[in-house]
Amino acid sequence: MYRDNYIKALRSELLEMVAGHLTPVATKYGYSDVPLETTIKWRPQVLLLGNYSSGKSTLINDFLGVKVQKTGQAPTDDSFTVITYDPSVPEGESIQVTEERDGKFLLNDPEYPFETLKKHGQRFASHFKLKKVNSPFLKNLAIIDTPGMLDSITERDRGYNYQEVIGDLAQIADLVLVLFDPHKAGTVREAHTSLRDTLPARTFEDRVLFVLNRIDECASMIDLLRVYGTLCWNLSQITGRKDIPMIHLTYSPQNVSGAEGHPVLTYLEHLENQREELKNAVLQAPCYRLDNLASFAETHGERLAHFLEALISYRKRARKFRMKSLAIGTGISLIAGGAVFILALLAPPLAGLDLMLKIGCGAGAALIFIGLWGFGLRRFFFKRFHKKTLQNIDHLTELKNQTRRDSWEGIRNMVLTQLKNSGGKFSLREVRNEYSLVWKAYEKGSKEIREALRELADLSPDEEDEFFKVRLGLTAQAAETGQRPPNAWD
Ligand SMILES: Nc1nc2c(ncn2[C@@H]2O[C@H](COP(=O)(O)OP(=O)(O)O)[C@@H](O)[C@H]2O)c(=O)[nH]1
Ligand SMILES: [Mg+2]
Repeated sequence: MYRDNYIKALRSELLEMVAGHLTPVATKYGYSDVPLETTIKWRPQVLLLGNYSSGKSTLINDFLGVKVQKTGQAPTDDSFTVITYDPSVPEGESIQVTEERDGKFLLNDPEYPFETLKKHGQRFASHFKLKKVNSPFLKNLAIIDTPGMLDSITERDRGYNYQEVIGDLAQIADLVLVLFDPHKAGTVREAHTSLRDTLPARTFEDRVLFVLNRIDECASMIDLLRVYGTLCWNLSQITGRKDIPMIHLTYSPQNVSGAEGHPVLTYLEHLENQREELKNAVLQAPCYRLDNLASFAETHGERLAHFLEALISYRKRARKFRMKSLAIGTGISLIAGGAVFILALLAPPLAGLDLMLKIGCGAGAALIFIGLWGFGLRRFFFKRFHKKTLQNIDHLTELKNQTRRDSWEGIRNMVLTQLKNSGGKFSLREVRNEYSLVWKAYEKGSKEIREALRELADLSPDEEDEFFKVRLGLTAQAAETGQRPPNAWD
């Protein structure tokens, strides 16, 4: 019973780490315009994708226990709808839509994580909306219904770039459900391109659930197997992998129709409708969120650390160059002073001068050279060093593997801009401090949170209560009276 709160507590800790340690560095150096936590601070989100009339809206209505979304055979709904919980309605009231807001509100209110979607323009904004519903299903997550993918519609018809919107939403979402129906088992081109291009390869394993929906409409078991086979083949084309991901086979019990002339139950009775299982998987979104957050902290922590490493490496090189330059400058000045002294010793008109004066001449010459070096030449040579370092910026880092190369690709320009703007003058101590802070956030994501997630996965049901009580720091008395930490999602 404390599981949700434990997950929320872990999440708050990680968010604090991102906000306190990563965001200041990210915004200071232009890594991000908005605080990094903007897109991750909101509640866990589940994105539904699929062909039109694959049953997305019906599935959502089934989950919520009330008809919130319009459904129908034709492409009924061309909007992206964020459906979230309304905590202000007392429990026990009938489930209903309690508030509706338009895209303009949703894109501008900093409470929501969609600010970055503003770039998709007015047409998108007019196809984006928010609904609040007091369904218990939404207590720990929000769900996003999308317009179906269509073959016949072009980007111009839609007025915004559908693929890009889907890509951005998939980045924000913690769990993506992709629905297919027997009529178009993965044969819609837009679905292919969207999925292949927008969901990064890694995501397929962790965060995407494939659903073959409306299976009650297959004419027979053989028909279903044929559809299943086609879908598997199409999926392997999309994912580029030979192994077949788990595909949930479901139908909406309210809609069971059966193809004409085929009594429904003849094959459905051999199949378990995996709708409940799917519902439970969707309810796990907060765990996916934690995993997603950990990856977020890891990726950005790693990149920012890489960025700061490059700055540190620059400063080390600059220091080495300065030492070398100082040594050369001093050497030349000494040689020059020595030469003047010898000249004074040997040159006939000066030979008669007092020895102290000769030494003075030598020392004066050395000082003049040092001055020249210090005020003119040293700067000239340092500028050359700076320019050359910027030209060979890749030398500032070691690119020993693909991850490092990818990360460098992401921050290379940022390093360049920072070095150009600062002219190489920045405090090494400050950068080192920032580096250690960033590293802490990285470790929190990669070690502590992952460790906690592993522990959670291995926990047996009878160990749960004790485990969470200890971890949440609840006293036995508080636990008995049912006190819990405040809800951290809202
Ligand atoms: N037979 C059957 N019909 C379904 C099922 N799910 C949805 N439908 C129907 O399919 C049509 C399209 O569903 P909808 O939820 O609007 O699809 P969306 O476009 O993906 O949101 C509607 O008429 C639904 O009643 C199902 O599992 N079985
Ligand atoms: Mg729909």
